[in-house]
Amino acid sequence: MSFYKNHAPKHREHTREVKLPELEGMKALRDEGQIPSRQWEQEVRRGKEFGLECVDSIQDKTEISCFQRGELPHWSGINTFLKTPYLEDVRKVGEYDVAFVGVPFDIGTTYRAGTRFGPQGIRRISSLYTTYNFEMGVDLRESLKMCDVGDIFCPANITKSHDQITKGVAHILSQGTLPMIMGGDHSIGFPCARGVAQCIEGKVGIIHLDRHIDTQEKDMDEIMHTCPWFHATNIPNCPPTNLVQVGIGGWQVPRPGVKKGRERGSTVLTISDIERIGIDKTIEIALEVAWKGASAVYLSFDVDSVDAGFVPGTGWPEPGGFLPREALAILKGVAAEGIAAMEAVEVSPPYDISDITALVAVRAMVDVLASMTKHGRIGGKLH
Ligand SMILES: [Mn+2]
Repeated sequence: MSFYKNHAPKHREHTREVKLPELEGMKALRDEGQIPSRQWEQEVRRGKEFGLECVDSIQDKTEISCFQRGELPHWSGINTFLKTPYLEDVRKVGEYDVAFVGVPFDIGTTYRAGTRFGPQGIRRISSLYTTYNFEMGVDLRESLKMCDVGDIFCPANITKSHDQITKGVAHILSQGTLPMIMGGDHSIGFPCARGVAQCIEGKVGIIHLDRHIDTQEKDMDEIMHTCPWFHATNIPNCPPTNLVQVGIGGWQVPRPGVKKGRERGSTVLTISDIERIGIDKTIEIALEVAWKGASAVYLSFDVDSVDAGFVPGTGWPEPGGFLPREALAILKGVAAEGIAAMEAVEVSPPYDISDITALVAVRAMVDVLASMTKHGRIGGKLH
């Protein structure tokens, strides 16, 4: 008791002025009150209709059906991305604002494989999430009409699979729907960008977060995951001067790719650059380069851009990358201006631990969607 009397009251007098309402957390508490719950209520109603009423011994029957149908419980149910409806008839994709699409492909890997299971891993851990983001004050379910179109059929041949991927991505985007692509190794960056470029009149810029430069022409005579941006920037409306590569560095940047970057005039920022200039300036540079004279931007997020300690389940782990929150801040910043499509690549579940790498990919995707929603870049198809 004497310790308390002697120290505590004198130690800290509660007289300093603090402005609590200005805190992001306090603003988020207020803003949540403005978000509707209409879609959630509809989902619960549909769940009870299709999944039958729950039994009498359950007292609070508001959200529980007999057969699980909606978001709850998070551990249960069929794993589409965020448990959005599976769209079997992909001809109807234009009815949606967003289509999640898997690209189970790993024969472009040059060390560890396993990214053919990336879409499965990403979908599985996406069930952990609600559709609401606290800080941004966005509930995706209430703002966007979303579906999961399943996977693109990727046979064990790089060229044929790349052709399939281009057709699939172009189909989604040509219907006015945002493709959110779950890789897959990074070789898919080329066919994905090609699909986007086919749908855009004018130039397409590319914002690429990675530890690796991925700009060499061939690797062991094939277009591997070290090569996507050489080939993407050969597309006439996808010039290398609109390619900005963020987070590149370390011991896994093949010199043939560096040579191409130098010759072609693409822009590279290292982690040290970003530490020195800060996140906001990084976002500004990325937007400036990618959007220069362009009509659209393609966003490529390689999970290995994040420090290897956070992403063990990836093909070429490299220490010294982003903290997850730095990568997310950059992704949200560039998404605020709008994107034509996004890929999250290089998740390799066989090497993952506790789904942590797949979770980073999920988070990147939903943060991008929330940022686009918040800034009025997407939405309008819910009714
Ligand atoms: Mn990489």
